Amino acid sequence: MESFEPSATLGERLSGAARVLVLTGAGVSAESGLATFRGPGGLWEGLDPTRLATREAFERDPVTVWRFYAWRRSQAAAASPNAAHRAIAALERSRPAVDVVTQNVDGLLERAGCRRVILLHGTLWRLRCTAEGTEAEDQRGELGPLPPRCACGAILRPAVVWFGEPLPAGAYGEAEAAARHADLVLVVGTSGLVVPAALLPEIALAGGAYVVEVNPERTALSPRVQERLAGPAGEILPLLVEAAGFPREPAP
Ligand code: BV8
Repeated sequence: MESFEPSATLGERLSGAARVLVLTGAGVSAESGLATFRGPGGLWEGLDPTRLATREAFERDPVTVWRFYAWRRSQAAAASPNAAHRAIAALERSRPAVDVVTQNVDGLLERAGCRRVILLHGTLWRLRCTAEGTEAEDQRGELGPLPPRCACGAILRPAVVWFGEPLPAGAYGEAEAAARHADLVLVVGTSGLVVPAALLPEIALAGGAYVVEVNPERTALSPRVQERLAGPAGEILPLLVEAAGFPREPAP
């Protein structure tokens, strides 16, 4: 079933489900003005991800990779959470057993008020020492000369997961368990092309979950879901959360 409006029963499903999984991708931040990866104007348009988002690229040319991530940090810092992020935070606060999982690294779900976000691909806002492996939060607006360096003198890298790198075991394990046990899954703003994140909806389907895709475009997942809400998440998610009887915005 495909429509802009949630089906008549979806609100009840959302309020009554024992466990809800919300899986987000770059599309949930599109209405905050952040570029997605694929599609018109996407980050990878004209750029080769293997030249910017791999460990090999970083080791070969840390300054160029850092220019890309310093720009991503500045974009994310200048952006504000949109109505989709806030609706997800409102949902998480309004009822128990909501797992929020994201492929994004921008921090906007946390800034919208989500209390617990499972970060599959890390975050722009932590840096990791390439010698010691230690990580620390770093919210600085300006990083100074690139590449930034650890007190030990080694180069710091963004604590994000690059192509060819394994996802954080804890995060993926939690996300996989959430998918296995979910009764209702909202898949919001992802093309579903990057694995293993893209496997999560299939795991949920195998567990009998009711899976809803929120995306203006059809994706590889579209034929597999029970319901497709075809439109921008910033318009659809507040309607959906309201249909479940919850406030559209997280309590201040
Ligand atoms: C791993 C973090 C193993 C940094 C990212 C060949 C075939 C299949 C798989 C592979 C292959 N070769 C290699 C692989 C594996 C590879 C992979 O999946 N490649 C893909 C490209 C084929 N995966 C990996 O390498 C992963 N690691 O497998 O490790 C391993 C195990 C043990 C030991 C060693 C190794 C690591 C993957 C993580 C890579 N890091 N980013 C950064 O952000 O810079 S990936 C990047 O893509 C982002 O994280 C992003 O979130 C993610 C997925 O993209 P989407 O979020 O879906 O974004 P996209 O633009 O594609 O789509 C946006 C959607 O939003 C669109 O559908 C659009 O219609 C929609 N939209 C737009 N506006 C709105 C909207 N929706 C709603 N509302 C709107 N307003």
